[in-house]
Amino acid sequence: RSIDRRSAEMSLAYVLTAFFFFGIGALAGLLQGLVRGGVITLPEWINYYQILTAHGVLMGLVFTTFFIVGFFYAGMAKTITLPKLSVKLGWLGWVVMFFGTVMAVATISTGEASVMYTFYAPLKASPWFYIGSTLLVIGSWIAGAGMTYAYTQWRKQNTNQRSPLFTFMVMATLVLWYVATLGVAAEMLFQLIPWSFGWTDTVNVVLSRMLFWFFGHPLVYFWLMPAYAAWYNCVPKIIGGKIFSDSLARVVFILFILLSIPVGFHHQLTEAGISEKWKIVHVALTLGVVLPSMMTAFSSFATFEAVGRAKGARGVFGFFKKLPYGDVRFFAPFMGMLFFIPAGIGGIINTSNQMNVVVHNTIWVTGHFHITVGAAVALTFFGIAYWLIPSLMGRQLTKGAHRAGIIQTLFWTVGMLIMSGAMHFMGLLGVPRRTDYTTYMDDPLGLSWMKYETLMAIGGVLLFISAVLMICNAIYLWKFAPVGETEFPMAENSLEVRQQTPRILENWKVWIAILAFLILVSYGYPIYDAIVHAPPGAPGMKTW
Ligand code: HAS
Repeated sequence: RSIDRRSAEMSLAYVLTAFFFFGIGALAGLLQGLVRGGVITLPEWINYYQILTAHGVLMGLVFTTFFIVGFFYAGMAKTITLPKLSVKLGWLGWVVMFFGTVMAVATISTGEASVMYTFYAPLKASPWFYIGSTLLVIGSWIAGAGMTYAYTQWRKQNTNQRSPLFTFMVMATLVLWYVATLGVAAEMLFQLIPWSFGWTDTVNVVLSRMLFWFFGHPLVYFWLMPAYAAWYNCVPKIIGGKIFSDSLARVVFILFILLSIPVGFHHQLTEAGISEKWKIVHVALTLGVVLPSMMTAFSSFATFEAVGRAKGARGVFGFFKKLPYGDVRFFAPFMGMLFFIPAGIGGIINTSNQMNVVVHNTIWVTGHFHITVGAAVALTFFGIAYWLIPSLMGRQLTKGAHRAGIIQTLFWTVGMLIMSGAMHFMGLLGVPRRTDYTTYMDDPLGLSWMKYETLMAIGGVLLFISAVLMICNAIYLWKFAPVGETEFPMAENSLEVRQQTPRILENWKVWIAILAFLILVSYGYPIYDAIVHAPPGAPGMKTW
C-alpha cells in the first residue's frame, strides 16, 4: 500500500461509499432524462421531483462529499502522515455522514422530501430529511476536524516550515467549507427544522434562500478545489512534470477562500427582496472569483508546455502531441479540463446581470452545472479513482484497466457533450429547468423543443452506461486487480522551494479576517434587511 494501512482503509471506505451512492444517483439521473425526453413514463408511485431530488442530493452533495473527504485524507496521509486521533475522527465522520445520508435517502424514497437539492422553501420536506442532510454536514465537520488536527500537529513539529502544497490545499478547502456551511446550518437549525416539525407556522423565504446561497456558491468551489488539488499536484507527476509555481498555486486557493462566499446573490439576480445595489456588489466579486481559475488555466498550460518541450516538442502547440493520452490517470482529468473552458465562459455569461435574465431558470443553467461539476470535477474524480483505489489496496492499475478507463471516460465525454450541449441550446430557446415531461398542452413551441429533449435523453443513456462502467472498474481495482503497486502521484516541491513561498500565505488568521470583512460588507445589511423588513412568512407547501 502507498500509505499506512489504517489511513488507507479509512480513506477507501469514503471513496467506495461515494461510488455506491453515485450508482443510485446515476440511476435516478437516467430515469429523469428518459422521463423528460418523453421516452418513458414513471409508475404512479414515483414522482418526477422525487427522482430529481434523489439525483441532485446523491450526486451533488453525497458522492462529492464522500469522495472529497476520502481523497483528502489519503493525500494528507501521503504528505504529512495521520496521527491515530485523525484516523479515529475520520471513521466517526464517516459513520455520521453515512447515517445522515441514509436518513435523507429514506425520506426521499418515501416521497416526503421532493424539495430538490436546494431545499427551496416554501416547499416543505419531512424534518428527518433536513436532519439527515444536517448530519451529512456535521459528519464532514468531524472528518475535517481529524484533518485539521493532523495539520496542527504537523505544524507544531515543523515550526516555520511551509506545509506541503497538497496539505495546504486541504486546509484552504476546509476553511472555506467550515465558513460556508454555517449558512446552511443556520437555515436548517433556525428555519427549516423548526418549521417542518410545526414548531413555527411560517418561514421567511427571502432569508432562507439567502442563507442557502451563502452556502450554495462556495459549495461549487468545495467541489472544484479538490479537482484543482489534483491538477496542481497529481497531474504534473503523472505526465512527468513539476509543480509550475508553489506560490501561484497557494494564491489561487487563498483567492477561493476570500471570494467564494460573498458572491451568492449571482444565483438570485432575478429575485425580489434584494436590492440591485447588493446584487452588483456580488456580481463584481464573482468576476473576481474567475481569476483563480484563469490562473489555473495558465499554470496548467505552462506545465503541459514544459513537459512537452522537455520531450522535444516543436512549434507553438507541438507540446500537446507529447501528452500521455493513453494513460487514464491523465486522460480523464484532461477531458475535464477541456470541458471547463466552455463551462467557465458559461459562468461568466450567467453572472453578467443582463444575460442572466436570458438564461436564469432555463435549462441552460442545468447544462452549465453538468459541464462544471458533472464533467470538469467528476472526470477528475474518476481519473483520481483509477490510481487511488489500487494504490490504497496494494493492487496494480493494469493495462486492461487503463483501456477500460479510457472507454468509460469517452462514454462520459460524448454523453455529456450531447446532453449538456442540448441543455445549453434549449436554454437559449427558453426551455425551463426543473420541469417534468410536458408539451405545454401541445403548444407548437413546446412541441418544437421535444427533439432536443430526446437528444438530451440519449446523452443521459451514454452517461449511465459510463457510470456502470466506472463502478465495474472501481470494483475490479478494489477486489480483483493483481496484487502489486500503483504509484500515488504527488508532485511535491522540495522544502527549499516551499520555503521561498511568502510566509503570509499560510497565515490563516489574516485570510479569515479578510473573509469575515468581505462577508460583513456583502451580506451584513441584506441579511439584517431580510430579517427586519421580512414580508409575511410563507406557510409552506408539503411535498407529499
Ligand atoms: Fe456556476 C449556477 C457563475 C463556476 C456549478 N453553477 C451554477 C449552478 C451550479 C454551478 C451547480 O453567476 C446551479 C445552481 C442551481 O441549482 O441553481 N459559475 C459561475 C462562474 C463560475 C462558475 C462565474 N459553477 C462553477 C463551478 C461549478 C459551478 C466550478 C461546479 C463545480 N454559476 C454561475 C452563476 C450561476 C451559476 C451566475 C447562476 C445562474 C442562474 O441564473 O441560476 C466561474 O468560477 C468559472 C471560472 C472558470 C474559468 C475556466 C478556466 C478554465 C480552466 C481549464 C483549463 C484547460 C486546460 C486544458 C489547461 C474561467 C481552468 C487545455 C487544453 C486544450 C487542448 C485547449
